[in-house]
Amino acid sequence: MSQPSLNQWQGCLAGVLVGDCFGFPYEDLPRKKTFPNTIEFIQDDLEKIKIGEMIPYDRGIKKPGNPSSPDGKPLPSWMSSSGSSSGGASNSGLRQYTDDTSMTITFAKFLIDSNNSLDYVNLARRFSAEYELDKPKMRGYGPGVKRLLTKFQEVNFKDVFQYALETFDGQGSLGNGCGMRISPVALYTINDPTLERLVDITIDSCLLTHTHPQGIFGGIFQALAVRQALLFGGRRKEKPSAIEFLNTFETEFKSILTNGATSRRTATYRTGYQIYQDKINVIRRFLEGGPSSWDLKKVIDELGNEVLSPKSIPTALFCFLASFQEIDFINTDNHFQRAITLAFTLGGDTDTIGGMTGAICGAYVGLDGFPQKFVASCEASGKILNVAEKLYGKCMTQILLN
Ligand code: F2R
Ligand code: MG
Ligand code: MG
Ligand code: MG
Repeated sequence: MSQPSLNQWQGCLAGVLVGDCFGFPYEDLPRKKTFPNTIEFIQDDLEKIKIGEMIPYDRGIKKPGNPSSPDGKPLPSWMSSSGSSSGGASNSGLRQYTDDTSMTITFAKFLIDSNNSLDYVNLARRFSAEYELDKPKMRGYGPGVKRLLTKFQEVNFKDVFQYALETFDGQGSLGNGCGMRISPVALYTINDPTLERLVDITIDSCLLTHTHPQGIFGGIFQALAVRQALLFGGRRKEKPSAIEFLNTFETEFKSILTNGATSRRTATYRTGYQIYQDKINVIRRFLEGGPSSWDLKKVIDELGNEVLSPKSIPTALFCFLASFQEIDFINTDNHFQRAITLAFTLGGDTDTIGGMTGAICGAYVGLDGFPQKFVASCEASGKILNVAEKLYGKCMTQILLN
């Protein structure tokens, strides 16, 4: 297996950024329907992006009033409803990122700046400080996480792990907030074949905000998917089929319950496992049946497009794997573009499913593998590529030291 490259590191984090920035304006498309107009609009929107283009605000879907498309064609009805003005473009005209990218960058910087022993109180401080900076930008943080990040400040970061346990009537959050920000862990722990570091860091960082076993296993699922994309993608000559990718992923995902290096940590949360195994079975059925065995409604019904981890994180893996081959209603021969377009077309939590799909697919194809104009059209594109390079440098130094 060839060593993953800087291009893949940058593809992964830029994948989060692009999926998030481009996905956000399509959030909450009508659910459980097929969307021929929507697909057409999204594809048109993506095709028209040019490097450094100023994107007029009314291309965002949340502008009140009676917007029209860039061509003057009437917009689908879901685009003309009034609502929050937080979507669409930033003041600079670049596509604005949301909590998904913000927390991913913060997490990556924390890993870059840390020694081997990670200080999670420091991570809580960083998430909280970034949330304060993000407030005027309306980045759309989950309501439970907003309360926690405020609480951390009120108690001056004392006992930071206590508060997430009390959320959602003591069940803890199973929102996809852990999965959406976790990809830097897969990059950071790539040199550890035992998966112990990946599992430990995923669980410990997740527990600051998400203590529900399904929230935690969602984070592990996404981290493992990104890890496998790094190892199977890039310059590797023999690429697996989508089914081979899924089978290896399933074996690894199962192994964390029994593997000596990880079972000690995962045992406490093992009730969160089965729902993901069920979703892997659905993904396999769709992939084995080929594109004629699934449609958007079936994917939404059986895999989900919601803010909850089990109803969005496996969906992202599906979008990546289904895009190994052509999809008749998506007009592109680019794997990355096809995968994120599929994620957006499902509607619902599009920034997050788009960002998680982008992380996996970006890690697989590398930055060179997706349309550069997408990255250049996003707020913080330079910043995220820089962060990816630093994280890569840190991992390569670890190899040299060991
Ligand atoms: N919050 C959003 N999108 C909503 C729209 C935002 C709006 N347009 C705006 O402008 O403000 N997006 C972001 O939130 C998701 C990640 O959320 P996270 O970090 O997991 O937060 P939280 O609050 O812990 O969970 C999210 C929701 O999930 C439901 N939920 C969680 N645990 C639950 C439980 N045990 N029982 C029942 N429901 C549970 C709740 O509805 C939570 O509010 C990403 O999509 C990100 O983009
Ligand atoms: Mg978001
Ligand atoms: Mg530990
Ligand atoms: Mg979201």
